[in-house]
Amino acid sequence: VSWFTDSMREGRPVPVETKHLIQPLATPVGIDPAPVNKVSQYACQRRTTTENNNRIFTDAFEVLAEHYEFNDLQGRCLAFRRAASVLKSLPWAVRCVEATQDLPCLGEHTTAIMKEILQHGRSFEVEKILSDERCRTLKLFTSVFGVGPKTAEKWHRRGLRSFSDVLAEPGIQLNRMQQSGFLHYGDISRAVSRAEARAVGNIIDEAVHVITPNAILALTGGFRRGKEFGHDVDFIVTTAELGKEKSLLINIIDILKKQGLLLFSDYQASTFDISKLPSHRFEAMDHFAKCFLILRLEASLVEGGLQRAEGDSRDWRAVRVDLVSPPVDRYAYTLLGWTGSRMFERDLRRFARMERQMLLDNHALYDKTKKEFLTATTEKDIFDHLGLEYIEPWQRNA
Ligand code: DCT
Ligand code: MG
Repeated sequence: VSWFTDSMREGRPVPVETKHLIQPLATPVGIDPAPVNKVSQYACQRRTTTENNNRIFTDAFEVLAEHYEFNDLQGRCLAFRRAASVLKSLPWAVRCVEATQDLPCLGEHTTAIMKEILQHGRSFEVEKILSDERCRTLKLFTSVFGVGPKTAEKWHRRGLRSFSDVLAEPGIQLNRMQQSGFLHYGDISRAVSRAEARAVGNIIDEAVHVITPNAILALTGGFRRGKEFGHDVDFIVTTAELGKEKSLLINIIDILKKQGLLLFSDYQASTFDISKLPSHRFEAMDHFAKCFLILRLEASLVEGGLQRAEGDSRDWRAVRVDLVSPPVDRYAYTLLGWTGSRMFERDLRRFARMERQMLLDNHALYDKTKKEFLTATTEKDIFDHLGLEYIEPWQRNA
């Protein structure tokens, strides 16, 4: 089907020569590095493929970022996520901290961690966090679909340390999402493969085309960025005819239910109101209709078979699927927003605000100087409005 072949084309491995437009500084001794090659502090001005040459550092930074997030230290958390994002964009592996001195977003703390890793092959600070009982428990609890940091913290404070503790605690009322999260934990905590994502896409594609011949379906999220595995599969569904998208998700859910494929569904109706734009809330979820699903995926539909746990002989698995349904005139903004990565999105918005006096979100782009909304039918239009070089989806893995 066309929607996936398009995404596949975008997501295919990139020829080596175009993969990293920001080249390492091959500087002859005694000559200052050319400023044109300077790595930008904004992720939306860097090209970041799925090939990460600095995983030993970025994995460590992610542990620290999560630790600070659990402890409500958002500034420190962001500092480590920014540092990781810069290292991910490098087409070379860091072999000494001196090589990073011209890079943005690396501070004293991040450099100290890198030094530790370069010297000892590991970071003691990171290991301490990994063995920290509270951190481990919060990570375990938040790995359940429907359990956020606040709930995890609450359960930890009650003295609960394991899933069996939670499930045996009479005072705890799990909501519907959490119940499904526990029920399908084994499946949905296991990565979704590209072949499984494609099979899910075929199911959704069939359902939307039963509803309308004018349907538009696009793969977004990590798979559009060329990732081989994801925690879920994300799609945009809408119709070419403005307004017709209103009942689309409800109808899709209905079809999936009749097919016996729906294991869980949480539908959120649209609260989108164009007259209330621009929204100034940073990182706020968008207002379009969306649904968070768990689908039953049959092995026979997946090329090469399912991702299965050892000893699992079932011929199906559960997969997390997110659908968002914007009006078609908001399509480009939604596609850009839902393609991610989170750091890429965060910096697009920051760049718009700080460098262009514009407000960007998943709904629109507003020029504060001209006091007007800028229209876009493609992602390229939005990059053009922002005066940014176009970054392909597979280069947005910041
Ligand atoms: N997104 C966002 N803000 C949010 C949630 C999501 O901007 N609060 C965007 C960024 C990525 C996209 O939506 C899909 O979200 P995820 O599925 O969580 O991310 P992903 O990149 O697809 O990662 P994964 O491969 O693990 O699914
Ligand atoms: Mg995803």
